[in-house]
Amino acid sequence: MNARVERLWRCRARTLLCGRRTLVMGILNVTPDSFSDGGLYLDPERAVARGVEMAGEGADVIDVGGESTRPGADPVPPEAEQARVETVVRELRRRVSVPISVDTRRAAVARAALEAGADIVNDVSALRDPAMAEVIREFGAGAVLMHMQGEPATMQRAPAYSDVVAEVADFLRERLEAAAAAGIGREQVVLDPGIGFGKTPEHNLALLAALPRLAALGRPVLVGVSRKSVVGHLTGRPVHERRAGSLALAVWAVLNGADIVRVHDVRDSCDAMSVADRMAAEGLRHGVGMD
Ligand code: PMM
Repeated sequence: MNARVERLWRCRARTLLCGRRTLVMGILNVTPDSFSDGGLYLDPERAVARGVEMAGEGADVIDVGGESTRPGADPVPPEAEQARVETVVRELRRRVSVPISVDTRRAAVARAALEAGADIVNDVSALRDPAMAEVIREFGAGAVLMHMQGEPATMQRAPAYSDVVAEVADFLRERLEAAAAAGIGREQVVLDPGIGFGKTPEHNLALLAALPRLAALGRPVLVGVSRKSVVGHLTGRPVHERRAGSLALAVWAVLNGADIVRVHDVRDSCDAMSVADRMAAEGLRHGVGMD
């Protein structure tokens, strides 16, 4: 366990404190084809109801996505993605006070979601759309910048790195600098190694083991392992039987440097994080677990 560093995350009018306790980002996929919850929340009313439920369960952020980025997923037409996200964000904004993020790679979708009341842009392509940085800057939005090798349609075909940890760390450092050059404050940015995005199980495990090296970039680290194939690799379980494995891996990630976890199972994750955070603090109080 490393001593945690407290850092602010500025997201429009809101400021989140990272590093004192783990923040839980609840996943709300308004898609027909996401790998574990595809089709469940395509109906906007059901999506909003699930968002309200997650806020009640203790989610610190609700992450609304309108395009599946699972391996092999086909891209969604921009209008369809925007329509899915916009309605849900607008209605959720009326119903919950927690920050809302939009999981999108498209500047136009990000803009529509921010106009509908979102606070954060979760961009799995880390500003690959040149207009994205401008939208985030203009709104003063929070930004999650994630590493991905290739594109969702093909990224799992043959992911290859000579040193996955160094390459992901270099990429995130460079993206943080690019964001700053585009006028996005460092305090707006959170970094994410992109578990499962163009990575073999061994790549994912190496990155999770090396989280302190990503935390050393000076910004909070977000990790998404919920129900992913890396959990299946470790447990041998299919997608819908990965809850316990996901919780265990998320706990391990926060004890090893993650500040925010992106999860499907909000209630159980909040419980697990309360336990992990308290025990980590006890460890530090008793002088064990320090570097
Ligand atoms: N994983 C998925 C989608 N979006 N965003 C971030 N920042 N990090 C992730 O690990 C991530 C993401 C894929 O999972 P899902 O289909 O369950 O949403």
